[in-house]
Amino acid sequence: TKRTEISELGEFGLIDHINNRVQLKNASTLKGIGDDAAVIDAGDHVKVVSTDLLLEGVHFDLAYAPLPHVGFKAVAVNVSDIAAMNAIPKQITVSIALSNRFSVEAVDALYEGINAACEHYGVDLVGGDTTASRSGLVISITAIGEAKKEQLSYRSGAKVNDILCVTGDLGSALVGLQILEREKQVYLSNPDMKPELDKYTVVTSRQLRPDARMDIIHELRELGVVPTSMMDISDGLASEIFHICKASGVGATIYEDKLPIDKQTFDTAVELNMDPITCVLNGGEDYELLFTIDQKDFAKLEKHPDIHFIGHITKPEEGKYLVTRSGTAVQLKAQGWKHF
Ligand code: TPP
Repeated sequence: TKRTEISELGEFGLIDHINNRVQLKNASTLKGIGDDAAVIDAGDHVKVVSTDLLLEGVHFDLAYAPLPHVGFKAVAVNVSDIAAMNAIPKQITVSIALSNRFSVEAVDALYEGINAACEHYGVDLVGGDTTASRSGLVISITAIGEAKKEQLSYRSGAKVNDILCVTGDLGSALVGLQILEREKQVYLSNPDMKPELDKYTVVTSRQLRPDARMDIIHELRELGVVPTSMMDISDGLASEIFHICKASGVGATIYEDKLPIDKQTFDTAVELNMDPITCVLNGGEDYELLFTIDQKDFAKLEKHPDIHFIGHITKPEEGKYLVTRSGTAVQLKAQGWKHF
């Protein structure tokens, strides 16, 4: 019998493979697998539901990630998926698997972060499950949000001439991870030496304790702007642009000189011999929002200090391009985070 390696499909091929075998049966299921969250009819509004798994060793390393930060991040990445639908998060469930390395005090430290995030985002923890683990800490969170149906932003709504926008700045979480990994090596080989992390607080905190951009979602509502398409940036900007282009059946052009990067992130990337633009394009775990707006909405967002206009949507046959500082258009490559 044939054996196909999962790496032959990759993460997104695997999701498509699973989705091809799923049959939706209920009229209330408005959108199943394939966006940042599923959409469920709830009468006068819709519910959006998203789930994320975080594993010790894959998503966090307890050698340098404090448990309260791990708890906060686990909630934030789920809230980010709800934000990416242009919805407001309301409830979460939290399931954990613990090996006997963990004490009640460790669980308290984890939930200190989870509860802080619930306060910060205004969500209620309403359930979950606990089980034993043979392989460290596993956290699975499901988030439920609400929106009016006409407020939702799917990945599939981008139209030719729409403006591509990103929030905040990009690449910091990857650079932070590299610093934490470097200091871990130093620290583990010489435990007396305190890691010299003070000058890297921007990048390390962006890796350890990211904040989902609910502030932007609330501001877009106040300004009366509904993005034509949206997703959050978890795997890297370039990879997410490919998702929007595929779902919307469009192309895109972005401009290197418009890509937002923080000063400390830029300097630290250079110190680590990493190309800052590659960090911005392929870094991952930024948990900023990537969205498109109709040109008529540009004036409403033009002066926003934390929304950056990085390019525009083109016809599908025009492909995906990055215009470099020197003015040459190079094909954009999706080289984001690869689980498989
Ligand atoms: N190793 C450790 C110890 N910590 C990390 N944060 C990483 C590696 C980097 N990393 C882990 S998962 C990931 C990255 C960049 C991508 C995002 O994770 P995923 O589970 O795909 O998030 P989702 O798209 O489901 O929100």
